[in-house]
Amino acid sequence: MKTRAAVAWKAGEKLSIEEVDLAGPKAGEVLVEIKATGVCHTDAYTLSGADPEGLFPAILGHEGAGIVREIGAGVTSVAVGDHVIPLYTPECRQCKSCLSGKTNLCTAIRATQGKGVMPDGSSRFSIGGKPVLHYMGCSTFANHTVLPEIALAKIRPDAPFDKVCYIGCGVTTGVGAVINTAKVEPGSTVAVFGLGGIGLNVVQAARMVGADKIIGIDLNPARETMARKFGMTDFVNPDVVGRDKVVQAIQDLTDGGVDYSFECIGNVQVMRQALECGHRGWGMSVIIGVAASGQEIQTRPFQLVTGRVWTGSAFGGAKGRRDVPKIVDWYMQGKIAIDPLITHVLPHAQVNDAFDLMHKGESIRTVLTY
Ligand code: NAD
Ligand code: AHE
Ligand code: ZN
Repeated sequence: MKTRAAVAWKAGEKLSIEEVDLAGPKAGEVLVEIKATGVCHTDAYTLSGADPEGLFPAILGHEGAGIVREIGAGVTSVAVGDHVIPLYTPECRQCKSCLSGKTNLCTAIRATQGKGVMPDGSSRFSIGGKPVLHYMGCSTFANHTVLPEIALAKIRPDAPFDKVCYIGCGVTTGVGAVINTAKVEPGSTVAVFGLGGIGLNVVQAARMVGADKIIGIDLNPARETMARKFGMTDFVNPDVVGRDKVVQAIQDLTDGGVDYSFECIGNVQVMRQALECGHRGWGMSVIIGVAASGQEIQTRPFQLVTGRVWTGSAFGGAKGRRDVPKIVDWYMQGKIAIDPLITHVLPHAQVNDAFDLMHKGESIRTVLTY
């Protein structure tokens, strides 16, 4: 079939809307009509050329929601007409990682996913007979896409696509990092570095689990108002307190350091601050931000000897087929908020404007609709 997609031809260039050929689903695969997609900072990161797995030409986008239109042979877990959210972290329930009970990082299709192809080693997308690559196994910047069945969460049919698409990455990543990865307890003190599409979800989850003090850190002063609405109790702007005084400012607010911190930027200098603002003896710092190829984190080992813990979280530690439908329910029940974070809704054809809004710090999330 033919579909329309925003194609990333080269790193650093604007996307261009093209008519693309899409081959039907093979065994175990599903063709999905994407109805809406968020634009995450990770799409911008890959487009910038900093991602070692960034391959071109490709169809980016990994935060979508849509409807199953066709299923390949042997598909049993979804049917035509089901509403679904694509999962860049699939859940095969059979690999060593899925069976371990210790991680959400399913390995069933990770190798081919990183090469921009389906599990059989080929792409379903092409233009003029030349393959165009998939991205993070999702390619939600295409109106129609093909995914393995293990990479789809079936969701309730009354959930609005233009809101719950955000659960395909940002919401689950932020909320899951608090609940699944850090397991923040009621009464905790929390620092959230970066109050964007991910960080604000960390803030709302920290409030949801009953954290007492939630300190937000961002260079963009415009982030303060929204973050306070989501539960932030204190705001630190590194340009106001001094970029080298952020750790001290957080220690002063918390009698020596926070119980939990989350880095939601992808900046290795900030990752160090996030670790070092943790309380001596137990402060846990969770890295969520994705840093470019070649970047490395540093700290004095003494920070770890004295009990601080450095860890990380991908897709909020969520097992997508199990947890994503639950998070959709939480949204529908009003337990978590999504609507205020979607600051812009644009037609798919304006995808480049979504990146501009992100880079200018004007949007929290832009959702593209088809
Ligand atoms: P975003 O652009 O919406 O938000 C980033 C925020 O950080 C902005 O508010 C910005 O003002 C702030 N910021 C930038 N530099 C700063 C600094 N030096 N100090 C303080 N604040 C600073 O991005 P996002 O969509 O929220 O994504 C955040 C990061 O999380 C990105 O690196 C993205 O790739 C990553 N990410 C990781 C996962 C995962 O599973 N681990 C999932 C989604 C996104
Ligand atoms: N190709 C990138 C990997 C970036 C990365 O860490 N991605 C996160 C999801 S970001 C979503 O917005 C992730 O899930 N990582 C686990 C995995 O298996 O990729 C790079 O920098 O190499
Ligand atoms: Zn993302």
